[in-house]
Amino acid sequence: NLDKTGACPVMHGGNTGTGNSVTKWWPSALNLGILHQHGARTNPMDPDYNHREAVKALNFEGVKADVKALLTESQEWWPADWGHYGGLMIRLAWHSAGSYRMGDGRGGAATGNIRFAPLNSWPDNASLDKARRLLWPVKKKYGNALSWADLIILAGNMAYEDMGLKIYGFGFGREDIWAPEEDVNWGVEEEWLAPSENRYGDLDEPATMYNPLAAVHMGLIYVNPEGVNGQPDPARTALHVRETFKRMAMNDEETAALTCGGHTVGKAHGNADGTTIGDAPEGCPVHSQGFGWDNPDHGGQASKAFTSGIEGAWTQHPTKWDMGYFDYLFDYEWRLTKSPAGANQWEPVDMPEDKKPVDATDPSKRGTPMMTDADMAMKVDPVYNEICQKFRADPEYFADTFARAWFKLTHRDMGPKVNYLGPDVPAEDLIWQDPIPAGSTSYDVAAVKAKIADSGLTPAEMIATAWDSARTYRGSDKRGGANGARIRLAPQKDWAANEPERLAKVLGILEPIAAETGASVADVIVLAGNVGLEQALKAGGHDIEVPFAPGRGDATDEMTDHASFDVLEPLVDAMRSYEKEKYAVKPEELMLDQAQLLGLTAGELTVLLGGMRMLGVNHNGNKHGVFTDREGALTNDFFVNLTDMSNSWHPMDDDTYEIRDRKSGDVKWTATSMDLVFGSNSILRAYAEVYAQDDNAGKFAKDFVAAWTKVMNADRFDLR
Ligand code: HEB
Repeated sequence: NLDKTGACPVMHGGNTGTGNSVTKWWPSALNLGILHQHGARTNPMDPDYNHREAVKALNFEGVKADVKALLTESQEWWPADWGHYGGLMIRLAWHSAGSYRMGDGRGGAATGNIRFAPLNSWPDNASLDKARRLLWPVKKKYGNALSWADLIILAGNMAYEDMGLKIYGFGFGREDIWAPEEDVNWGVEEEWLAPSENRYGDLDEPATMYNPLAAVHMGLIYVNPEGVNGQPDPARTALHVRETFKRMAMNDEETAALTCGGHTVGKAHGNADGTTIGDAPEGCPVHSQGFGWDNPDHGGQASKAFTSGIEGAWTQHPTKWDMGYFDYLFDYEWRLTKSPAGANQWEPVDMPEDKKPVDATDPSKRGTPMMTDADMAMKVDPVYNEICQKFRADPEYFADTFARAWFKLTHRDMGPKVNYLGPDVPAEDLIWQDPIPAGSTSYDVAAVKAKIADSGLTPAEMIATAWDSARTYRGSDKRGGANGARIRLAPQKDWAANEPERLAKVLGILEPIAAETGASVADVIVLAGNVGLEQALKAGGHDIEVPFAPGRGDATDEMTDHASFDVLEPLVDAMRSYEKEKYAVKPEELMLDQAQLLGLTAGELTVLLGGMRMLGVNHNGNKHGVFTDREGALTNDFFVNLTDMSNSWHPMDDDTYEIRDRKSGDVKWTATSMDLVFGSNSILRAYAEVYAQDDNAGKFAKDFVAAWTKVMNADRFDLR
């Protein structure tokens, strides 16, 4: 599904085809398995286990002290460089967080996914298995309440604190998964570190990297440290650093702070023969017990470790937070050389012996420091250079900028601040958290509903607006959703998917109701959807009250980083039969991607789509999939007619289909593949049959309301 020759080179996030997964026989079948991950079947906790509650009871200070202590307790089986594991732990935290990409919000540190393949065995994650084994005694001691996901990031924080940086803050609350994610599309290459050309329209235009990928190679977190495709050229590397960090939501200043601050501590490991290194954890023999990258020459010496193949420290005092990185980078000329393992790296010209760092094992020896091509980019690229000069002149500014960028890097995928727990959560609201003020819960819901019902809005207008406001939610990084009512703000108010004119009209009627009643606009939008839905239910013969939880708040323009919302724009919204344009990926795959990000099961996707087709809420009034003659009533007609053999189905030229009466040939309805896939895909068809059955009309209505409510409340972390 990553097709260079197709239409727009957007493939969105998910492994929406089976080409990358279990069955290879019908590679164009939908991989519905991505909707059914991480449930009770994988999770070993008791069914009533509530991770949030467990975390609240954690001995936070005890954990922090124990992590700090282990940093300097060097173990014979993997001795610490200079007696301090700080560099290693920071790299573990960074590689855990650094797989995040803004395009689809997937990847990142929030789930502990680095314990599993492929991440645990990516070439770029070499030796990080050692870091997790070092942390295991703390995990073992504190148990369920301390997730691996939290522990990994905490270890990075404690390392920085121990080495002298003032940390900006820390939020506990990440919950582990128990099986690797199947939905994250890391690329389609079948070879580690395959040439970068595979994932760009034009490698010289870094912005042409296929979305949502954010690394230059399969198996790497960001850029190749030796240069583009391993060819040193810091100016060229800089362009790729800029693009990859942008895709994880970092600007130039944050990128420079992170790179320079990251390499202020620790070292690179390449003082060995790389060809003798054993398999990564996932591929190594049973007796290795998941301990990968065996190095026959290691012999229990830190200075003989092999990880990237690059060798050396970046500073004279690699276990201290200081300004040494800039001193080396700018006080010396650097020339290209090779590490003992043969990797391309840069070495200083004429550095006096007493300016060099001591050996990681033997303090009586000194080693030559190095810069990677990406470090040289900080000097050679004029924008990064200027930022670095500013940092150098103002160490406090550097430390603060780094600490904030590090906090963002490691918390970006946790969603709103209500999800952070523990004593070190910063009070300050940060724009990338998409802050939302708390809304009122004390207004008269019934009175607001009555006003909405009298407002003259049609059920379709109300349902479409509520849906549009909620559908931006994505569970990957917990952004978007109805809370905040950001649908009234740029850029969302102008998205074609939201039908800006209709939206403006509806908001023009709902906003005054909010103002009169003390309810937030966000609540009134959802309530209006519920009012419309209750009317459609009644028309369909169902008397059901749609559940509602007040308390959403309204965000303002000042609280909104507008550009960062562009990635939430729907390219396809199956529920409203909307496609922004034609993509290289089939619309039903993008539908599946949307459903996965919304957290829907295949059954929920089915009932929602079939129900929505009945409600007159298709985009711009298109009629695809409206298999009924009583539009506006919530009925199961979509499923009844989809499964009825008295119809026949015919492809048209424009990617749509006609549904004809099999006998007369009369055209009854039209459809897109987002409708007909519920009859053609055997799994979706099984769910469609459930809702077509004569005994399930009541279940259909009940399940529709439950799925609707789930989406409306998807971002209500305050309720959990
Ligand atoms: Fe880094 C290390 C590259 C960014 C932090 N790094 C490292 C190495 C390399 C790199 C090659 C070596 C490894 C071994 O061991 O061998 N990086 C890189 C690149 C980039 C980066 C290319 C992009 C630009 N880092 C970064 C960041 C951070 C970091 C952002 C954070 C913040 N690193 C780090 C550390 C280390 C490293 C801490 C050390 C480790 C140890 O010591 O062990």
